Amino acid sequence: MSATPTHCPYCSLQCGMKVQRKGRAGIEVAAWEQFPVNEGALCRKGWTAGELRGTRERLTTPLVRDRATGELRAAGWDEALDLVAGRITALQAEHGKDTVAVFGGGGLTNEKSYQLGKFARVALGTSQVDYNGRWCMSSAASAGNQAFGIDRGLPFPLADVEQADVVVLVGSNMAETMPPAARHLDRLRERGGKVVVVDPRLTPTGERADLFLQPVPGTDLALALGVLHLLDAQGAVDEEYVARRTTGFEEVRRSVAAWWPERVERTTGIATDELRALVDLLAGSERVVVLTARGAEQHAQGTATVLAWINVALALGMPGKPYAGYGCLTGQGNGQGGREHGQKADQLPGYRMIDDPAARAHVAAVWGVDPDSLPGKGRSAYELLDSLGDGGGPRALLVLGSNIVVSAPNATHVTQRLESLDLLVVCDIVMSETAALADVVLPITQWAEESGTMTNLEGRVILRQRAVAPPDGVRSDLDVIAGLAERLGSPVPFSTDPQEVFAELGRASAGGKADYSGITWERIAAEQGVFWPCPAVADGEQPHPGTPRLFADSFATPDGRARFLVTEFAGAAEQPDPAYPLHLTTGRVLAQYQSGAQTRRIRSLPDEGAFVEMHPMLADRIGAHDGAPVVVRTRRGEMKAPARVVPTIRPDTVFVPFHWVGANRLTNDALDPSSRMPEFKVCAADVLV
Ligand SMILES: Nc1nc2c(c(=O)[nH]1)N[C@H]1C(S)=C(S)[C@@H](COP(=O)(O)OP(=O)(O)OC[C@H]3O[C@@H](n4cnc5c(=O)[nH]c(N)nc54)[C@H](O)[C@@H]3O)O[C@H]1N2
Ligand SMILES: Nc1nc2c(c(=O)[nH]1)N[C@H]1C(S)=C(S)[C@@H](COP(=O)(O)OP(=O)(O)OC[C@H]3O[C@@H](n4cnc5c(=O)[nH]c(N)nc54)[C@H](O)[C@@H]3O)O[C@H]1N2
Ligand code: SF4
Ligand SMILES: [Mo]
Repeated sequence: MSATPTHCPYCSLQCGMKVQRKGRAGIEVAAWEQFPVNEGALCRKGWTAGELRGTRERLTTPLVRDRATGELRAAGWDEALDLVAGRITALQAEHGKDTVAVFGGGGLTNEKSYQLGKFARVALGTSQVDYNGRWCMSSAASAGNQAFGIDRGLPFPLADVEQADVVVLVGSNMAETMPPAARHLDRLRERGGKVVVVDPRLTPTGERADLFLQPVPGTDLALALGVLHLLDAQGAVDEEYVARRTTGFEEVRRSVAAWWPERVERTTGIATDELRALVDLLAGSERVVVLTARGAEQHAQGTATVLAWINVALALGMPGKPYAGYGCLTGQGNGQGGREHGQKADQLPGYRMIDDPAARAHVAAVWGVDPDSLPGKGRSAYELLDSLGDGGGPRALLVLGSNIVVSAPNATHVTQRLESLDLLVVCDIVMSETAALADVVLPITQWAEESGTMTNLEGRVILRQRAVAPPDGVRSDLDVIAGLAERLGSPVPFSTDPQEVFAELGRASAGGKADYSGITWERIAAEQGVFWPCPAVADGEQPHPGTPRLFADSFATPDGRARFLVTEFAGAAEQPDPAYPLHLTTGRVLAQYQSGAQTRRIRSLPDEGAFVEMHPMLADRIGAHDGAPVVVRTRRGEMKAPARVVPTIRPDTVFVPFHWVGANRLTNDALDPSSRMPEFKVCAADVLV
């Protein structure tokens, strides 16, 4: 039996892998050396991804909550779908269309994301749809749209990084969050290039750095302002590029004038000589790449922070230059595609805006409905969850591809909102913490059992190929959407064939920013991925080659110029005080993925449980010991976990991974004004023994 080339189910690197059946129910993962992004390498999550197949915890039958006992019991598919459709119809008749909400995920394929957005607007007629990508890279997306007129995480292939002179990683722990990508840093250094890492913790990524800066969490914006101030003072601004390719620099130049190094040091904790070392490195380099990830972005000022780093890249004349520029390291498997096809509250497919009449007309024509029938903009992810049930908003929620109970900020509050719903329906492959609260749970096919496309962090559209048959009783999200649409009396049918959905998605995206209309599955397979935008061409013309690199000649703004935008530093929404004297930050460990719903069930991955990382000085002061339990408290809740005492974290900061229930009982739900991204990366906390 031959192995099928496909991609890892987890992160946005979407490593290529070969998959085949092993024994009766197992899946074997092998290297796919020819796929350029990872060249056969996988992290341990990738190598063990097949194990979720065999696990007894895999859902294989629909479950409905029995009103008499309050327990979930097995049900047939027709019974479960009839029940969901019937309750939705009754709730909408009583409370209006917007009483039903949909919550999607950045791990869903492009076809699922597209169908979900269409299902919400056409079959449910609700404006209330958003997804977990809002918690992931939405601040970078917002900044990219404002500065460049387009949001594609990386505007160049990841391997370009190797050819740069300096790479600055702001809030990325690439060596643990996308390990095969860290080879690019190693190769860059072998060529004599330099790596700069900015992180309150010295991570395995920081250990690869030539220059490591350790700021107070939530101060990256001030650092960027200080960098630009010094670049300007040293005459290192590329005036010719700024004049030719950008607008708005003079205002920005004035706005950073007061960010002298001593002020930056007081705000960020980064010593003036370290700041100067960074500026010297940047000023003396031909090709600089600035990359941000969640450490810089998951803040109430996340968008402003990214804009400020884009300003640095623009002032140096980098975006659009070969092997240089700014990029965001998108996180989830389809974090890029998931934000293009319309599962976001304000969007329609092709990265079009739902309040744009021309966009509505185009998409409605593809869908075969009246543009006026399409609802308007809905609530953003956290605002939606906060409004559920007792919050006065929707009374029913359908969840596809997110484990909200573990991953939402201020999770105790959000869980109460979920519990106050009249109807919670969760589609998942396992009994996640969120599925356990549901009235109806629907068992879904997983990666190796289905086909579809994903778009990786480079904007490369790739093919997820079915390698094995799903277990009996399990259906694809596309089947669930189509089954519900039909029962709800949708004016148009929903296809369950992913290739057919992809073709429709291409038509819907045609002419939009994220244009997929020239991409076919055959091309993806033959070319090892196709980069969007890739518009269709007239019969007989050469096919569009796709766009690995953006911005060479112009930016996607109306005047073709990138925009410098003024940003003011305000600091974290919650500052330490005598009751909560420490900074709490959260993030990831190598062996677990996200809410852990999948990876905590894989036996060969270590499931060590949450821990509280702290500096020995802090441990001494409060009497904590490595491995012994401590309690972390914030204004929203508390959790208990063993201390992990390490010298690599700032003494004023503690870190808790969010893969286990607990971290998000602590986190702050302050939102960025433009992206609506919650401040996962910093709040005020206390630690007690
Ligand atoms: N192993 C693993 N890999 C993953 C995932 C996973 O769950 N597990 N998830 C995937 C997804 S969806 C995502 S979004 C990516 C995330 O990828 P990353 O952004 O690399 O991961 P995080 O651990 O969330 O945060 C990165 C770093 O930010 C630092 N940090 C915290 N606060 C601040 C701050 O204020 N400023 C700065 N500069 N740094 C700060 C943290 O110490 C951490 O080391 O990973 C993807 N890959
Ligand atoms: N404190 C703190 N919280 C965070 C973060 C942080 O850094 N700190 N990071 C945030 C970020 S960046 C992210 S991306 C979110 C992620 O957090 P979540 O949204 O919870 O992401 P996952 O754990 O990947 O949840 C995906 C769920 O969908 C299921 N699933 C997988 N594939 C499919 C499919 O094809 N269909 C269906 N229906 N289900 C599927 C999985 O089994 C799992 O239960 O967490 C956010 N929360
Ligand atoms: S780096 Fe990401 S895509 Fe690659 S094997 Fe690991 S989890 Fe999978
Ligand atoms: Mo993410």
